[in-house]
Amino acid sequence: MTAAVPKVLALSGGVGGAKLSLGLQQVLPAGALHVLVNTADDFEHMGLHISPDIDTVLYTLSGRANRSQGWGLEGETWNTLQALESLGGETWFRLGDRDLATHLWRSNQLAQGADLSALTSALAAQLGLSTSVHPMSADPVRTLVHTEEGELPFQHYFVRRQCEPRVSGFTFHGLDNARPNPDVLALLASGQVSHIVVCPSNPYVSVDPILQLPGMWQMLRDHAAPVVLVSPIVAGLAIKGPAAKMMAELQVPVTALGVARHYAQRYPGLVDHFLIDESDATLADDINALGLVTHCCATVMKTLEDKTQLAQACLRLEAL
Ligand code: FO1
Repeated sequence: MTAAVPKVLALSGGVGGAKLSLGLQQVLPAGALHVLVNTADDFEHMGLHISPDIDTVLYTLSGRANRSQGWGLEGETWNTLQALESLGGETWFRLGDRDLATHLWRSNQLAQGADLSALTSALAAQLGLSTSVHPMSADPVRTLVHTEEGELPFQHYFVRRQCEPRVSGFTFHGLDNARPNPDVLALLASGQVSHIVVCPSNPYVSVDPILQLPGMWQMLRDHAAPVVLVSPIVAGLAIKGPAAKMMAELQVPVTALGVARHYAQRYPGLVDHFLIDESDATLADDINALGLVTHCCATVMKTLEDKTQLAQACLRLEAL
């Protein structure tokens, strides 16, 4: 009998998480990677169900993502959006012609009672992926961003208002009653998971919704596999997205130490290893004092080699 191949569970939001997931997929045997994806950015738009982070992960892992923006498809056309504009329809959320097919198909299937998890697996299979991509829950969870302009649904804050309003907090509507994805619970119970990687996604709006699903972070904390967190903040800047701006507005130091404090305070004992960028090496002692074991390496992922090297750095770490 051959031994079961160890599995790796990666927690991911959109663009940053998808990049490290691609590195992990590249270095792991086929079928070993499972990505648990935030769905609190999902929303209903023009009668369609949109799951932006799931699609970003699927498109990235299959090599189809638009390389400059990170979301959507490479070589996309925009005929439908242009026609919609001439009708006076809503065009602030840019849906490309081919991407639209994903939303039409998924929305139609969901309306017929299909499950988001099964639909995501079907899309992954259609894209030829051996990696398993799991929505964090089939139950609807929606991020509301508390801003100086009032509460804004996530995509209205992020895309329509370009993250401009000052942020004071977040609510994850529906989270208390959302059930974590049962396939991921079964994976965790299988004894096959060797590493749990928290990708360099936004701690507040991408990772928190996953970890705050009922029972989720405690289950990850109590698992035998090491939990490895990669900092989304490098030299005081977010590589992509509004994480740094949010931290400043929440009066949290915009550093890897600020990130470490967030996880240590909100999820005590969860993170074993924290990978920070070489440029942040002077923060290591203060982070270690929080109980996270800090490692310095190159965390900025521009090339495929950067992604695979960071993936390998995560997988070299062992349970404490
Ligand atoms: N992000 C934008 O900044 N502008 C857009 O018009 C936009 C459209 C879009 C369409 C489909 C999709 O799957 C993602 C899209 N995104 C867009 C990205 C997305 O809103 C964010 O990257 C995530 O929600 C944050 O992780």
